[in-house]
Amino acid sequence: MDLFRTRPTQSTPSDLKPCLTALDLILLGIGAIVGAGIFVLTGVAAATQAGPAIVISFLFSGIACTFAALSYAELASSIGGAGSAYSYGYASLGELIAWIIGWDLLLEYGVGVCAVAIGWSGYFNNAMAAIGLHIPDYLLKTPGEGGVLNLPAMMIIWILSFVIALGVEQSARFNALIVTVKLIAIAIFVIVAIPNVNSENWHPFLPFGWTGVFGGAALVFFAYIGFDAVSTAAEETIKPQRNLSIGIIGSLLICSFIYIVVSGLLTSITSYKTLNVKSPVAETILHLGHPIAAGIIAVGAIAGITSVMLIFIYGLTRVFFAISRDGLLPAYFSKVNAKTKTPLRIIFLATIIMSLGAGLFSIQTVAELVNIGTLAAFIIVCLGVVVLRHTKPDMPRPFKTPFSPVFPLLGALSCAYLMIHLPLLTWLRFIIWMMIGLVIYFSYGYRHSKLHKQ
Ligand code: ALA
Repeated sequence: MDLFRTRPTQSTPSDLKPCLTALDLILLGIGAIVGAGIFVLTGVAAATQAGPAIVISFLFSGIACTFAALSYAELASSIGGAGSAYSYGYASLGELIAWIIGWDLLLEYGVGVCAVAIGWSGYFNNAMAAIGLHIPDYLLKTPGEGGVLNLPAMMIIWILSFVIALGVEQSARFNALIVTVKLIAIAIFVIVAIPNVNSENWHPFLPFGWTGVFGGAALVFFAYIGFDAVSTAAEETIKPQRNLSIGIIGSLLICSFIYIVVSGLLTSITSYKTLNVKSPVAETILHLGHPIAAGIIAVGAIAGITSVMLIFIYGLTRVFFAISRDGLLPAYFSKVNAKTKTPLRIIFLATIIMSLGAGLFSIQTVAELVNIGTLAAFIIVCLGVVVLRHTKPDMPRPFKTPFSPVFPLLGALSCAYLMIHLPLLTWLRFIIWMMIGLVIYFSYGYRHSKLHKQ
């Protein structure tokens, strides 16, 4: 059995037109990154895990992501392809590992949509309440929280999947507009928050100790996910070798800065204990007596979270495509509808599963599952850089991760460290998902792989 057969590193020729600049990619990155993580999870993580030291959690997660982003940039600029980490894995670490990453990415994007939809629902409910429309509690809360299901979270997934199914792609210009709205919302938060800073709120700074800080880091890692989505635009980028790395690293650095400022301010204008609510950023500003600012922030959050969701649903279909194009998943699902030119079967199946997840689970539960999957993919990407430098030293590398192998190894280690801090139950769910993946690979993918047939 040859489980480590690799594909040539040359990416398949593409009909896509290169039109994206470095700035477009930075905006695309911010569009995919800033969402439920900062607008919702920061509150949960500060209240239940890290306290005001959530700032350090963001810093640590940001550093781990920067190392991983450098590795992503190297592989994206030298291998490319729309399948992102899955394609890099295929070229560097062999088919089995590629399958594991691909299966893992389906988890990242699929469950990521659930998490982001739950965050969207909190802000949507707030906006409805502000105009006097009250959604009954049992239609907002999951069974675990004493309700029936989170209906708005399920609805938004169906609506956006419908949009994607119609073939409406997000254009770079539309994305730039949404990013502007999000950034304005954040700027307003900062302006209103600064005069209300009260240093008392930072005492105690470490209410849950360092374990809490790293537990918090493992949770808010979610806020950084999305920079990897920039790499899927490899085939549509002008001078991809230069611009991809600028896009990936630039968007990550800007978001890290924003997160540290916002989380620092949020925990210094109110006690961290009050932050375990569904729309913490807007609610805190509302309690400070600024209803208009709170309203604008809620609109910005809703717009921002929506764009993240669109990119994730889109990413899911792309990765699925890349995998089934290689024969590792049945072509039945990825059949493109003649009219809409989109893979309706996969979108329909994914929508049913994702909407159930969003309706029945809490944001923390699903976000932790996304994080463990993504961290695993990042580790493999970092190791992929080290392996490829060894096995294909002469491959053209327009962007090289500095200080390799130290930086990629630091990336793998810091991601592994974050994984350790995720709850046991999350590990169990992740292991079950991966086991199902292995069963599918050995009973189907291995034999149907196009590479195998060649
Ligand atoms: N980083 C994305 C968000 O925070 C997933 O919504």
